[in-house]
Amino acid sequence: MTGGFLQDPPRLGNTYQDDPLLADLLARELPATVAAELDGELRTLGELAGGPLYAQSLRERTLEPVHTAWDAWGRRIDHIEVTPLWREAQRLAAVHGLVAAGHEPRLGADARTWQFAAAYVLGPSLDLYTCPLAMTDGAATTLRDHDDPTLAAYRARLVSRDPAQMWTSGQWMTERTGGSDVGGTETVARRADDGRWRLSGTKWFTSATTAEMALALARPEGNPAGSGGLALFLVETRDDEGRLRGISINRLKDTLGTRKVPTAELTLDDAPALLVGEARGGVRAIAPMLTITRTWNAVCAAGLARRGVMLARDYAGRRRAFGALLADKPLHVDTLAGLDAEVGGMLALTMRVVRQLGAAEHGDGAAAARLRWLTPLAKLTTGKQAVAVTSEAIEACGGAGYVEDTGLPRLVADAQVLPIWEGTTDVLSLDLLRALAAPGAVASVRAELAESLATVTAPGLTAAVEAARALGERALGWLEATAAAEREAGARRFALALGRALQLAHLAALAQWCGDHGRSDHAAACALRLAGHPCPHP
Ligand code: MFK
Repeated sequence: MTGGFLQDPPRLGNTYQDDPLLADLLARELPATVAAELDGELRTLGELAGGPLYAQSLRERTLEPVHTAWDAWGRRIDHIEVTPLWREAQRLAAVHGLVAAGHEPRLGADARTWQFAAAYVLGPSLDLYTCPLAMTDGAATTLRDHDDPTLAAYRARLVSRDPAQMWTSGQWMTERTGGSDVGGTETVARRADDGRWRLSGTKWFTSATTAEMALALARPEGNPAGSGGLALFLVETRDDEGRLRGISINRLKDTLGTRKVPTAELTLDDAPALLVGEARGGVRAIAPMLTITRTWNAVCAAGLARRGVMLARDYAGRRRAFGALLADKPLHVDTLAGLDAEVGGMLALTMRVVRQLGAAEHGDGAAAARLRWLTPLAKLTTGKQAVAVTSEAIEACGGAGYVEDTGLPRLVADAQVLPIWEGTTDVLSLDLLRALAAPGAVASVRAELAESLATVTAPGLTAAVEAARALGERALGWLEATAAAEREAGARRFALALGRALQLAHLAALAQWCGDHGRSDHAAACALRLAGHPCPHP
């Protein structure tokens, strides 16, 4: 018989209702009728996320996708069986429009806010099903720009709300020769006499390989080396009888985290494909997909970090040590406040990107120009923060946080992919520099900071305003004082400092609005906390 002392596991409530910062942001950004309608939807999703889905994900902790290459009779089948929660996630994603909502005209420029608020609330309980959703959304956005009825029919599948109709899409870029450096792609596209294209080569990382289609880069025969010689293709993965079309799955990757995502190495052997756009300029053609998947990455980073803080905070209300609850220990409370502030900054910056995306897609040219540098900035900043915050969150649960069957270590293992997927921190820091080299781009960064800070007048927020201004000016001052050819080594430090400055500025503006409108003081607490710790590495 053991002693009577048992540890109480951390629990989740309604993950939307327990997140006042999101509600404050949405109340500020959306028309009242849209905010009220979305509030109802998010309550439903928050209940699902904190209740049955979280319980299912803990129950299924050890289940993983299984690849069966051959059937008992020697036929190559390459079947991938995903986990039950992934199957449920597919249904929920369709029904709740996690892709579709962002593309529906009904909400105009608010559509993306609706979609990504839903993804932020539900995503952390979907066992990384957000990965295929991100790529699906990216593909739907890329195909939208092409006036072609065949491509439009594929796109209709991607944005369907009917689980029986909705398809997901992969994004096949990465090869052994070219990970970040996509120009090294070796996959060849050959055009047969009948005009049809076929792809041959090896794709070294394909995430969510159960997708019904993929957008892939390949080099049409005779095209020059380098990224300019690549073209974009649509591959429908299986035929009417479910057989892969010129594709074989070599193996699933044995990854650190994202264990529920069937990430595979593929061989393409004359796989039939449709050309998307022209037979060159594939990187430029796939850029809309990168913008969308990088936005999803930031949303999921904020969601996963919030999940970690929610669990750590709940645990602090249950765990007694040294004669008191952790929640009554000033040092622990201070640690949690620091994590809360990081997530606040992540959410404020990410939702800014989401708002600009919605505006850009509805004709706002200035928003489109800002998005070009805001997207890599938000992606790289939040990716780093997600790892740091989830690491601290599991530490806040002590040894339990390090024990696999509490489900807590998965947070940090999954978060670790976020600075890597869709462009590493260094690659995106360089992308940011390229984006800021465009005429007017640095001025638009200054305007972004100044416009947010100009709204902040409350004396209690002065420290946040001053910290944002000083950090922003220091970063931009470095950029302007450094010759373009000399900037590379400082690119990451510049990017993280600028990301922090913008997080502070957007939090301060939100805090001001909340103060003026009788909302929570959550944004103010986050802004002041970050102002006291302006170091971009949390
Ligand atoms: C939780 C959910 C998260 C999402 C999950 C998704 C899972 C999927 C996992 C993956 O597939 S991860 C693999 C993702 N791979 C990458 O993100 C590649 C990272 N590397 C880069 O981003 C490089 O910067 C890049 C490949 C784009 C560099 O290629 P290039 O050809 O050397 O770039 P270049 O010459 O700068 O750009 C070519 C054209 O594309 C230019 O246009 P022009 O031809 O008109 O001059 C660029 O302006 C344009 N371009 C490049 N990046 C762009 C862009 N346009 C808009 N936005 C961008 N970000």
